[in-house]
Amino acid sequence: MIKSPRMIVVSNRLPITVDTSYGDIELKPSSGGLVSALLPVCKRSRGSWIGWPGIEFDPEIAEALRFEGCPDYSLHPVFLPQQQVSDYYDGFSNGIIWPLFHDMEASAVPDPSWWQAYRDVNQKFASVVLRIADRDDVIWVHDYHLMLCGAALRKKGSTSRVGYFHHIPFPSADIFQKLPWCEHILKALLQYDVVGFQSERDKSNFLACARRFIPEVRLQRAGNCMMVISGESVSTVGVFPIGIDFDSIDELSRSEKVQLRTTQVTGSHNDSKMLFGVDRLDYTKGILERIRALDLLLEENLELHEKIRLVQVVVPSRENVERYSRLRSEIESLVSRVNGKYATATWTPIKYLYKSISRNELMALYRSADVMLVTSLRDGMNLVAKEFCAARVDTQGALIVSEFAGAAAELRTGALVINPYNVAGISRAVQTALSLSPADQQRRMQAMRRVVQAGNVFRWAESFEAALHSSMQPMVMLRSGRTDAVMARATAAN
Ligand code: GDG
Repeated sequence: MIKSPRMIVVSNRLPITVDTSYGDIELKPSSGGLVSALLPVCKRSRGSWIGWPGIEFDPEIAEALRFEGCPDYSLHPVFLPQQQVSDYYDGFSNGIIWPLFHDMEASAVPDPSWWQAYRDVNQKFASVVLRIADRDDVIWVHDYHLMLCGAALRKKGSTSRVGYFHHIPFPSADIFQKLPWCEHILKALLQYDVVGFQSERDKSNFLACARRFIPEVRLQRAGNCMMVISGESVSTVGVFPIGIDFDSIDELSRSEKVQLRTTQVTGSHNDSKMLFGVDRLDYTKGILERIRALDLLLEENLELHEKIRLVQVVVPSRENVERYSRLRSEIESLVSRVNGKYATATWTPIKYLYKSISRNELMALYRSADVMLVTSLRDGMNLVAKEFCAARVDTQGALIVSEFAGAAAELRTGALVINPYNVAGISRAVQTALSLSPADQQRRMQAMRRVVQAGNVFRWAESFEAALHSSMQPMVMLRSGRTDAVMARATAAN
């Protein structure tokens, strides 16, 4: 039997959270789709996970991490000093790349020292990979914090298969060009054997950038993917929409605890319909637009007063960044204005929670919602939309999803797709959603559940891994100078 190669996952954060708030070191598994998808893959191959533990170097924590995953997998922390975190993470990754790649203005002029820190941290990650990886290992790097990691590995002589998955949108060439280091980043991305995107739009933006900024680049179709050949490198570029762990959400949603809590939540409705939103605090999620739409809906439809309410959960995120604290104030003053304008002694239109809620509570809210609102101005995928469908084991409830979220491409058979910049359009979609008959809701929800179940997170990981495996041959041939053979293969695949 052929032994499957060891998987090395590389992501900005390790799949655990270090908690020292009670004096002792407590290592808690991180939640979230990425961890639940990749941990089984990593464990199955007795692999390793490399990432920043979220703290500065501490020998005791380093020691605790050394044994954490044994014997299934190992954790390898990349400790970063505070200044580097501030420049690489807050500055370059979240202050420049995050807004630009979501088609928004960066909050600051790119600072060359942030770029330098970004390069240095990518090198640091690559050094840890090199220290632990064998030639036959498969290396899978994640997200926009680590776009240069593959190139750093190649520069240090690595010939392992290295893939990269981009979780957030990839911008159009005109926006990408605003980055002073756009060409450098693009060439670095093309050092990966496989580059994966969430949607066709992201892939085609990336290919358009490659054509514009690297004139000598050649593109060859290879099945559903595209081979991008530039100089000595060949990269397979494809779309791999991320999924969720459908079965575990379905199961949790049916659990007694969640059922009980759902009954409590729906019982507190007083016959009003519940609209629901849950987002990390972020200006890309369209939270203000959603509340403005509710304002308009209530202004124009007096008969809906006391008949609908919005439960909006905002999960604290990047609170030390000025743009985020400003957004929080804007949301809170808008919520209070809308509530002040319409509330009565027996009804408040918006129930606003600024906190993280438990997984069970989240499931109960998904199950209680009549209308789920996903109004992102731009979003790589948006897992909330998919989780809502998986949680709706009763096949009821309506989903409103932004056309600028990757999820819209997959869920448009059942969802009401809106333009989040069109507040009147969101308001109309809510009316349509509220008017759907139980049979319509069921038809739409069943269609979406089928899609979400079929494209679950394990399929996602498998399909990316498969692309990485089949990409090996060309890289090996290329590195031995047989570029013609690669071209012949690509042509044959057409
Ligand atoms: C990036 C891309 C892409 C949220 N609040 C609570 C909570 N959550 C969980 C949700 C969901 C996750 O957080 C949010 O995922 P999203 O996909 O919506 O958003 P990002 O964090 O921006 O993720 C995005 C994703 O990467 C994956 O590729 O889809 O486009 O931006 O899982 O359930 N979980 C709990 N309590 C909360 O209060 N327990």
